[in-house]
Formats: sequence, structure tokens, C-alpha cells
Amino acid sequence: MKRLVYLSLILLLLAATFAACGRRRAEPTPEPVSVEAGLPTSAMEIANARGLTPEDINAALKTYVPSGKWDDYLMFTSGGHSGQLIVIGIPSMRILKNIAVFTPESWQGYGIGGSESEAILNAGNVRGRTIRYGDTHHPALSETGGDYDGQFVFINDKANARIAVVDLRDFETKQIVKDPNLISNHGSTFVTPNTEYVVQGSQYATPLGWEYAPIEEYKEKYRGLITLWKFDREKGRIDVENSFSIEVPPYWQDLCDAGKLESEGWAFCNSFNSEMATGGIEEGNPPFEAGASQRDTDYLHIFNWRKAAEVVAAGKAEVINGMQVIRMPTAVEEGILYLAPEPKSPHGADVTPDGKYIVVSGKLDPHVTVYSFAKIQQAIADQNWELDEFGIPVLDYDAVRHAQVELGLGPLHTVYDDKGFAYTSLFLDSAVAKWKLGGEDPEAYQLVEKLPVQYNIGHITAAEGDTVSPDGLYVVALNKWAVDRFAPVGPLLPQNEQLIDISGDAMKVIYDMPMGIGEPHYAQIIKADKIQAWNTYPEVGWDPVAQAPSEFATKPGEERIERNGNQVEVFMTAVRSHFTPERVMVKKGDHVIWHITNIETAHDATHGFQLGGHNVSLSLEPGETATFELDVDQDGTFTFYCTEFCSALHLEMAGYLLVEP
Ligand code: CUK
Ligand code: CUA
Repeated sequence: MKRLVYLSLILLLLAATFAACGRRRAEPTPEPVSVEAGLPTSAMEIANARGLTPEDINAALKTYVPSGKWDDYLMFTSGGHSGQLIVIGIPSMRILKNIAVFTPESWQGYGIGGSESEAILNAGNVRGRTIRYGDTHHPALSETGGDYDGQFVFINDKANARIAVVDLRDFETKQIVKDPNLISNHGSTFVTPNTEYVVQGSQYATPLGWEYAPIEEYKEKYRGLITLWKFDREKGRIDVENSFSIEVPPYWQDLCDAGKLESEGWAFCNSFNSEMATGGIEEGNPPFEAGASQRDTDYLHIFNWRKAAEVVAAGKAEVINGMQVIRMPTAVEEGILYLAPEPKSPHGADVTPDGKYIVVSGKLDPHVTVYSFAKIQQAIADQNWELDEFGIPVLDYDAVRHAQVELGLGPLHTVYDDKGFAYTSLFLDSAVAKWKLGGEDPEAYQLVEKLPVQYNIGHITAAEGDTVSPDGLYVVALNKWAVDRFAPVGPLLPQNEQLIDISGDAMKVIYDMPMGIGEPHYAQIIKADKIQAWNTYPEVGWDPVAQAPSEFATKPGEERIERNGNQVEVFMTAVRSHFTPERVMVKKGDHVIWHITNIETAHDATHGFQLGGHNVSLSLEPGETATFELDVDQDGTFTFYCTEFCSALHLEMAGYLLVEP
């Protein structure tokens, strides 16, 4: 508290001095009160020398986290087409970790050279083809009672319709699942309020299982799917067998959100090609951008996922490519699927914290449209609908639309704070719009303020923003263009993540953070103290892939090399500053299974392992046992060494792999 008073005092002093400077330079600096002499003056000197304005100083004081102090929040941001997931501290905006998900990563030894984590990536291969890239869009933190619980985070790969599970005990990817009926997804991932399901929506329609069908058969054969991946929290894995999909029309579904509180049990997805345009600019057809924007409205998809789960349990789903799929007629008959018109080319669908309203933004409409869940339920009860050409009830627009607010050009995504305000990204305006949620009174929904951002904001995210109780304080603008914001680094520019202080009456940008790792789409921000990550693995000899003791754990003194025919098994330990054994002798043609246990128990005593010429890289965190397999098909003399500078004798932590001809 004392510190705060002290800081605000400096701030006030500086602000006052600056204001004074602007007018008349000669004015004397105000006498510092109960502050160690000299400090404000030297801070002033620094500020002057660096040309900082009072606003800059304000921003710096709000975001500076001194050495040894921790951030209040962690943001999990998608790495876009880097295929990764990035952890950033807030308010410092420092990158804490780049979690390897769909792409191999050398530092973490993820997905490389016959390792166990390579098997995780291989589970995401597509029809036998090795896939080593991804396009991550929407991270979703696991929830309990509609609140982030800090246990897991899920993320999708849009390019290949895959979902990954990351365990927040060690911040490592544990599982990748591939939807057998989709080749791309987008409205993913979103969790139901107790993480019963991880929701995945499709985007570009294809025949189920992406088998060939002429594009002329688009309406008959092409489909979208909403997949509900069942999550087994105990095992920390998606339970594919108990997962299922709901077949939907080929309307190009977009973003989804799960209902909560009042609307728990339901989920909502946009769509943006209800025209069912099929492209073909090269043949004189309207291009997709025009063809998919002809109509004034598209469709909000409204699902009853609880009902859907019951229908699957009752055996009314059809198994397609090994996945349970509720076909459209069943979905209609059972009251699982409804549509509602929504303004032109919508993008975001975001449920309010109380679960009572769904906010939809039309990319080509300057308004956000607010739907009332109660009105949706009433329209369903009244059968106030018409059928679309697939026989799906389209609820009456006027009956379900609750309010509309004009915000500006290109509204995309909406997040919420704790004071009844919503924040919507405006892509074309390059701005964040803050507006008032009006509850039951449609007239009370009003635009409050617009803040320019740099530039072309896509998603926006808020502290604890997708929970039933957002925190306020911060939102982050995830901007697509950075043009003039940072020193030039060649034609490929980083994206710009801007931290915005929303604690006061007026929004303020207080930090620009270049994201030079990939394009962030969505991000979620969780209170840092909700995450109980391990410092070291629970016991020496731990298998992080199984999250259980490893059967290949090797104790000091039990290191050995066993030969069985041409199969050689190495049981190695790593400790500061040696591997045991240091010489591994094999013969050309051997198959080597190599286990290494880091027997350290000290916090941060990580060893790395790289073997020249063999595409092998491991990270061995304290307690970890890792395994890789190797076909030794070249004779020669090879070296391996520890890649973490773990001690003064780290360079000596090395060894030889000798392969006899
Ligand atoms: S999308 Cu990228 S800005 Cu995939 Cu959520 Cu809207
Ligand atoms: Cu172990 Cu360097």
C-alpha cells in the first residue's frame, strides 16, 4: 500500500511537472514530499531524456513488473499458423512460454526423432500422412461451474480439424485428436461450463469424411458438423468413444460459444455462407467473397447439447467413419437444432456472463445484435418458425432479437467486464467499442466509448472474460497489422497485442507487444494463482506423457546397456554434470531404445539432450524419464551433450555414441 502511495505520488509529481514544462520551462520543480531526495528528479531526467509523456509514464508504471515479482494474470494466446500456444504474463506482457502443440519444438524436445511426444503428434496425422504444421485459433481453458479452473487448456487446428489437450500441471501437450469426418474446423475450442465437452465447429463444408463429391452436388452431399468431444477430467484426455457430432447444413459455420447459467446445456454458432456459394471465379462465377455475402442474413445455429447427448445414449446416432453422428432429420425431430437469422456475414457469437444473451457481430453490418435466450426458448415453445430448405426450424427474427447497437465498421468479437460493459473489436475501424449491456431493456444498450488500436483488431480478450464472473481491469486487443509500431524486421511483420487498461472510465492502451511467433487469433486470460503448476515432477522417474511413474525409470547405480539380438536398450541417468553411461557402443543395423532419467529434484535443474546427426532432442525436466527410439543405419562416431547450461561443468556433460561398422 505504502508503495502504491509512493508510486502515485511520483506519478502525480511527474504529471504536474510535465504539464508545467509544456507551458513554461523555467517553473521550478515542486519540492518532493516525504520521498527520498533525488529520486523524482532523476526519474524526471530519464523521462525527459527518453521523451516520455505523462501518459507514457502512467502506462509504464501500470505494466512494469519488477525483477522477481510475478504477473497477476496469464494469457494463453493462440500462435496461429505457428501451430503453437503462447503464454504471456499480464500486465508485463512478457512471454513466459511457447507451448508446442501441433508443430515440433526443439527446446522442449517435442515431437522430434522417435520420442514419446512424437507419438502424440502422430495421433494427429491425417490418413497416414505425417502432419507437422497447424493453425491454432481458439484456446479454451477448462471450466468448473462456468469459471476457469486452471487445470487444462484446449486448442484447435483449423487446417486439419484437430483438437489438442494441454495439461497445466506441466504446460505440455498430452493429446491430439483428429475429427474423422472433417478436414477443417474453426468454431473451436469452446468448453461447456463443467468441461463435459470441448466443442468444435466446422467451417468450410465438405462431404463427411472429405470424400470426393462434385461441387455441383454441394447441397446434397456437402455438410458441416458440430462435434462435442467428451472430456475425461480424471484421465486428462478426450474420450473419443463417447464423443459425437451433429450434422448441420453446408452454411460455413463460424464461431461458437457455450451457454452458461440460464442457457447451460445449449451452444451457439454463427454461419456466413447461407447462400451456399461454391466459388469458381475462374469460370466466371462470383468469387466466394461476393457469393457468400449476397443475402441480408445468415443463420445463428442454436443447439441443445444436453439433449443431443441423450439422443446419442439412446442409440439414435449413426456411426460414420467411427464417429457417432446425429443426422439432421434426427436433430430436428428431437429438438436439438434451431436456426435464427442474423445480420450479414456474422463472425463472433459471445454469450454474456449471466448466460441470458448472445451477442452476434456482422462483419458487414455496423451493429451488434443481441439475442435473448428466454426469447429463443419462447419462440421454440411457440413453434414460431419457418423451415429452411433442409427442414430445420428458422426462428422468427423479430421474436428472438432483443437489442441492436450501432458500434462502427467491421464488428467481430465481444468480451465482457464485471461492470456490465461489453467490448467489441471493430476490424475496419481499428478500434475497440465499449458499450453498455442493458439487461431486459432493449433501449438501455448503448455505445459508450471507442478507442483506436494499431491496427485492424481481430479478437479481443478480457481478464477471466469467458467466465460467469469476468474481472474487468484488462482487455487485450489482438491486432492483425503492425505497420509502423516496431523497428523493421523485414517484410513479415509481427502482430501487435495491445494491453488496454479498462479499470477507469476511459480505456487506455498501456502496452504494445510484438507477437513474432505466429498470428494470435483468440486468447484467454486467467488469474495466475488459479494455476497450480508443478515445480518438478512428483517423483523421480516420471513419464510426463502418461503423467505416471515410468516403467523405464533408472536409479543411480542401475544404469546399463542391454543387448537382445540387434535390439539395444539404454538405461541412462542425467545429473549435474554427467550422463551415465558416457559411452554407448552399438553396431550398425541395431535398433536402439534409449531411456534417460533426470534424477535431479531441484527446481529448474533441467538437462537437455541432443544427439548429432540423428534428429534427437529431449528436454529432461527434474524427475522426468524420457524415451526415444533410433535405427542406427550409419556407422561412425557421434557425440551427444546436454543442451541446458546446467552447471559450471555443463560443457563436460557429454558422451559418445560409437557405431561399429
Ligand atoms: S477468428 Cu481470427 S480474428 Cu479464427 Cu476467432 Cu476472428
Ligand atoms: Cu546438464 Cu548441461
